[in-house]
Amino acid sequence: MKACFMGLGYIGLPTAIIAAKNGIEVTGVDINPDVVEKTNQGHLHIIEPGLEEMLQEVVSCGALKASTSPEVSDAYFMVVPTPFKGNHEPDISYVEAATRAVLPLLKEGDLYVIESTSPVGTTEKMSRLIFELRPELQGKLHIAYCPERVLPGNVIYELVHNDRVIGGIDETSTDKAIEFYSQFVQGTLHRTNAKTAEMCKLTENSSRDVQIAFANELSLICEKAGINVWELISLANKHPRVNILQPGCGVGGHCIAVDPYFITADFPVESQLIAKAREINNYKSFWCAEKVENAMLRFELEHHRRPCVAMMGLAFKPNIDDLRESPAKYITTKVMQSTSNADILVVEPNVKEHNVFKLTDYREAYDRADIVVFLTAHTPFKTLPRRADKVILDFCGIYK
Ligand code: SAJ
Repeated sequence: MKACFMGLGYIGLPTAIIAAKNGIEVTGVDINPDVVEKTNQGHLHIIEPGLEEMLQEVVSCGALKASTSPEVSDAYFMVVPTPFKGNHEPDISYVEAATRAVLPLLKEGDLYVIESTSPVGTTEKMSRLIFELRPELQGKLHIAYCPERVLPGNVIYELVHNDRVIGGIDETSTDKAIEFYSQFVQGTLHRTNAKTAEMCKLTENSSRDVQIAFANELSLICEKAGINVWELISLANKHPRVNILQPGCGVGGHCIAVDPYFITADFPVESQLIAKAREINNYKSFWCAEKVENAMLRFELEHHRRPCVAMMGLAFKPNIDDLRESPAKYITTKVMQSTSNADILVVEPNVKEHNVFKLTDYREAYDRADIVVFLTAHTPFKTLPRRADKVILDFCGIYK
């Protein structure tokens, strides 16, 4: 069995590696030649615990080979980004480009699967494109949508053990896709149609976004009411049917902060709650930035000098190096822009250097700062003693 994975990012690369480990002959395709070269040398271009060893194994035995162009295979997987445009409209141009790249290679009996998070109807749209350009293949291809749901940092385990939802454009497509994934997925493979599978992915991340918005809204209410939100949530969660998530400095990453827009763009009238949750989570970052700016002004008024401020964490969530759509990065940038010439120390222990921010060691920043702003709950920050001589703004519950 030969498979071709279009896109060697945070999902495509680990999936290609696991497939190769399970006896499938894999070509991993990426438009970035550096990614291809690194992968072929057995080096990861992403951070994922335990994955580099597996990559080296599959590369050295020839089970996985990376390339900038696809090769004739039995199955093709579109695992490319689906960002959104300025107006929050989903951009499926990468899925379309990847589809066009494999189009000339498709033959009777092949499997074509989209894994990329996509607006409802994308699989049908891509099938129409395929059959328009290769009409002789009508009814002879198996086409399905199968979203991933792994958590960065725990990808190897979750790729194998999570249940998956698989929706074909017809029953035999679903059968074929299930047959493929059952080679390495131990979780249950749930069958449905393509549209439902697409909506299921968007629903999962929107549901989490709405739940986090609830926690963030509580944090705003508690701040006004003089209540410790962390204690409140922990007490409310003692109820057997209540499970509130944690507030933070906003919602980041390339999934939860993005996917709900794929629903609101297509169903603007119906998706009131989903749209409001996005607004609340975005507002929370703005609110945090204002809190920092106000604390700086207060400090200056009281001490007649400008404070030194440590912005602790740039990543979008704890213990990762991923800064995409990061609220911490947004807040740091906003504070730096609105308080030019202020002494601001930027900390991100999981990144060696950054082309915009000069990074400072977290212990040094904590020692030097008058105001310490915890943005991302990285584990090392939790070892820092709470010092009474510092103004501490703990937006992510370091000291909860
Ligand atoms: N966050 C909070 N409070 C919480 C939990 C998370 O503020 O209680 C914030 C995080 O700090 C982060 C953001 O939410 O900024 C998203 O983090 P996350 O850990 O909830 O999720 P992701 O984006 O890393 O991964 C999500 C997962 N989806 C769900 O949990 C429904 C993952 O399973 C998906 O595979 C992934 O999106 C994806 O690729 O779609």
